[in-house]
Amino acid sequence: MSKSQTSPQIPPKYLQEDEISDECKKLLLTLPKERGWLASHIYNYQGFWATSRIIQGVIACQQQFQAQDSDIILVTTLKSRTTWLKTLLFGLVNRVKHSIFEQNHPLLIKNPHDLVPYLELTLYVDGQVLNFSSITTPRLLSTHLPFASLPKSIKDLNTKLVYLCRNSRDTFISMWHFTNNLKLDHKDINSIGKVFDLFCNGVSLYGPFWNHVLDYWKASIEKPNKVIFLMYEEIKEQPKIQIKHLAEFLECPFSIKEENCGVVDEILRICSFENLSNLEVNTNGKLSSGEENKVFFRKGKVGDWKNYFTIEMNEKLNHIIEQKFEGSGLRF
Ligand code: PAP
Repeated sequence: MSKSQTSPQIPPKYLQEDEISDECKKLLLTLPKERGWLASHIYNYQGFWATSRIIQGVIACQQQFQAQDSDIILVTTLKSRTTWLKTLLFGLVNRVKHSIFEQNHPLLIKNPHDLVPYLELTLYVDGQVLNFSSITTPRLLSTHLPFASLPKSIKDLNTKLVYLCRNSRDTFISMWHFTNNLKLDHKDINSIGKVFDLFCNGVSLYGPFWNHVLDYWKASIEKPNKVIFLMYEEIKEQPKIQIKHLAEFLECPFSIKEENCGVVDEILRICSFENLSNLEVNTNGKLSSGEENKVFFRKGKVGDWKNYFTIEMNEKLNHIIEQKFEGSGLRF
């Protein structure tokens, strides 16, 4: 994100370290912490890493969020192309209410993160939980929470979970750019080497990355009607097949008539990086949390890691991936 020339920017709430409750402050004192990435520290809570403000949001969400059977929750590790799958899901699930050929389709005038809010970030950190009660069903929500830390009702009910992950190298590069851009004063920009070591040690927002992926992979095998596990690169290779598969999982398959009318193609076109990143709302708009929408649209390419990784970094990550995913049946 380029620093605004005109108005000073306020960091998103999940980075602000004030307004932490006394109870949460006490908890933070007991948690392992690390410097780097964002904020002054990130903390390890329930086995994953997050900022103090996110942890406060997670606790509220775990205590208060009541899932519904019809809810659809998109789960991602940070920077797995969440923005993109939010739009695909929105277009897919709401296609009866909003024809994808509608001139003023919500996807063309609103940012994907306003259409599909983050549970622990938008609803419980930004405090938009009150507006949320008016969302019609099926409710489309998203989260970065690891499987073990999901609110209990999500696990207990028939709520569907759509999990998306992406090549760890591209995820890491995207995360590195994103977190540096969030350092609004552009001081203390993280060097790639420093955060790469943290990432390899499992210290990244909502990480360890491998645990996050593996836990949802296992859940998708144990409960295939509840959890679908998607990889960005596979969808990119066969978008039509994969989106139809997703529609079947969500029990809203495309009819032959819809296919013949080009509904699938149009959803894919509207949700493409080229289309979304050029929309007025995404170039000049802001989220209700204050973040500029354009920070969610960087390159949108597969394999950008090759522009940054040294041979040593690649070998190190290969070795870790082999170790972590060995025997899982997951090809990464
Ligand atoms: P989040 O997890 O913080 O919500 P997320 O959407 O995963 O965000 O991260 C943004 C990434 O998705 C960026 O990837 P890049 O850094 O490798 O470029 C962004 O460019 C990409 N992205 C956003 N929208 C799309 C889209 N419609 N198609 C493909 N990629 C997209």
